[in-house]
Amino acid sequence: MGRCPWKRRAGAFGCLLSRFHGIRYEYGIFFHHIREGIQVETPDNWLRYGNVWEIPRPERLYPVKFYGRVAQFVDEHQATRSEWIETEDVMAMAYDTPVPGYANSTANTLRLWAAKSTRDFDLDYFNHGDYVRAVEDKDKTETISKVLYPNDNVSAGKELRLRQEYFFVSATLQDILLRYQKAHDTFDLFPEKVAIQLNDTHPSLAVPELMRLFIDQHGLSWEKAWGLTTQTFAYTNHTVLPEALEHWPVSLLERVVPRVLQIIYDINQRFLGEVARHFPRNVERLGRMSLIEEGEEKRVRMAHVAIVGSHSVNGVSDLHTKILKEELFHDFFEMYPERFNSKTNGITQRRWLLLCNPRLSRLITGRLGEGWVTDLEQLKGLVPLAEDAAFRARWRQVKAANKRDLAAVILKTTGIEVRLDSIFDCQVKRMHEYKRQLLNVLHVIHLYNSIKAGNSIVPRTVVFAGKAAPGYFMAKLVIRLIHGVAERVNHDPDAGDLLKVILIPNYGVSLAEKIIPAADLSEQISIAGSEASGTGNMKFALNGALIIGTLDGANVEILEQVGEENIFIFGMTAEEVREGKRRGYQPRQYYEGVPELRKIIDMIGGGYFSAAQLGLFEPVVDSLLRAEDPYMVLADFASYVDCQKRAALAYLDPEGWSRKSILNVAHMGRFSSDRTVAEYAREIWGVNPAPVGPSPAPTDLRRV
Ligand code: O9T
Repeated sequence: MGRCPWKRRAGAFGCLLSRFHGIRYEYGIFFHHIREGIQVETPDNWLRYGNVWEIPRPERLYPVKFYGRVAQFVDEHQATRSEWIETEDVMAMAYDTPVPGYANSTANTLRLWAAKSTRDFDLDYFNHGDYVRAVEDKDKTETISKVLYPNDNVSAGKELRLRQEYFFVSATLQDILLRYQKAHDTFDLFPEKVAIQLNDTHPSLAVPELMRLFIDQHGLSWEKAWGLTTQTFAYTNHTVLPEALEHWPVSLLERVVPRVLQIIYDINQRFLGEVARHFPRNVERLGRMSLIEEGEEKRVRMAHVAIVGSHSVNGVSDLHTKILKEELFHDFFEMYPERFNSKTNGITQRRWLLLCNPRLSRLITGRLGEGWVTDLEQLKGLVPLAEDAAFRARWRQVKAANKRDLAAVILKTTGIEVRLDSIFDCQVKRMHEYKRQLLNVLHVIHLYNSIKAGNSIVPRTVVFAGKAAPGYFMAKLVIRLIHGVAERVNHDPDAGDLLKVILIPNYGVSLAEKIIPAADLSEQISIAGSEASGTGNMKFALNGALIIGTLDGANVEILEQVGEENIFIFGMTAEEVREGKRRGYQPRQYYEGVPELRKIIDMIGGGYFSAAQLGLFEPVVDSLLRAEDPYMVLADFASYVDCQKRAALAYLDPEGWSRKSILNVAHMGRFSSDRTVAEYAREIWGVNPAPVGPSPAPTDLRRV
């Protein structure tokens, strides 16, 4: 979609104030340690020593209602109105963190909400009530912002999680409305002045909540409120994995946020009327598109709420958007084709090259100047340098120095020494079955068996890092398997220094900043059709690693940019995956038909990598051999091994490899988040760039 005719574009000197909202969790994502191959989680109490960057805003304080019931009354105009009463309120207090732009004299705001008990403000309670009970209650309400749910790509479905989502959404909307009202007497200009981008469905209760605030608090009609709401919201989908789709039970919403549920029902009634007019006599379609999923337990489909309440729905890569249109949201695409659009994710070159890879940054800036820092397309200037032998030698020196640094980190965290001339083959990302760390492990065992059979291999250091959600059994078992394989391989004199398997603990952004600049090969091997975009793929390529990957997510667009001779692509396409599942996947065919594969699986199942507990990895083998394996690991094995061989051969030619590496970096311009944000701004929010001044020089600062 190129235009939003309903939005008046800001003038040449218009200004986009962007604000990110979230929850000020006391405990963010857990720390992760490996004890004898087992992941152990500990809490990250990040505020323990204070936080100098945040500014508390005790005056930005809003009540958020929970529980209670809805009463109806007739107002002075004889209209029936609703009132949500007998609620247990929680206060949301703002903490602001300024987010400075890069040398552009602009700072945006990250506003995070902390839950505070209303008891602090209710002296009566302390004077007349039970003091200890009062303090207990205070604790209970303040648990809302205590801890981040550690799952990734899965819906926890817990009452506390629902309370977090509603708390966040209600506080944010009250804040936005108050700010708007300071400058305007009516809400007529609301969608022109405010654009709200729903980052996944986690904040999708914002749709009924904004309706509630407009109607119950500000007295707007349904029709007026609905027009403003749908012109304000836009929704970004981030995954098609069924595990991740949010479906809140109606009974839970009824108890926790009864007025919000009523509004969802009202939206649904009108929406289904519209569907029936659009597609007459199609009861099945009504059932499929309804915001309410019928069944033993009725549930609200939060993605449907987000789509119906928004004027824009986007995926985060072109392939992902195609899957939204053709599969997951096909019914909605038929009804609202103009809403669907693609916004390929990007990454910031300020962190993922300039900051994390100073050596490569200096080399590039030395040849191209520093324009790439704010205009990544300028990296195209590296294309001719790929043919310059002296430049390629400098390029290799930078990678070698970065590999030395990472080798020191590996030695310190794991005690293992690695060969600097080996392929640094890295898979660093959350542990997930769909990301198929298991496929990588099968290949490692294949290389090991090859060595044991007397063959030589191109020396390799296979690096794994990533957290498993604490309750995700299979992901944690894969960590144990990687550790088990590492123990065998790393201590086998036959393998010597040809093959090392490294599992680095406590993966997070800080560790990624050390691994990515040192990588030769980047593993992006999710089953096609499962990874919405991926951004690790972009980070590695921007630092000169070559990708070995499937035609999934943004890998497809990276291939388009860098050309097929500069990336290692293997495996089924998303269409082939769909067709393969339709026909019926038969993993045993591969097990029985490929002796090499059978041997690997039998080693895993038979305890070769778990001497102390022979049956430990039986569930891994079961997951690979069951016909329902949604990740079809065995189907891609042969193609993957073949592709790895091509990669290893290519690595034996340093000049050719350097040329590919340089050309990868040269063609990463499209994957700057600057391009992504500009597309959201122009195509969804209807705003144009405004000129910004340079940052004030230090002398200017002294004057203010
Ligand atoms: C968890 C998770 C889980 C999780 C993610 C998941 C696909 C599985 C299962 C658990 C506990 C997933 O499964 O029992 O925390 O965080 C996500 C996506 C499969 C495709």
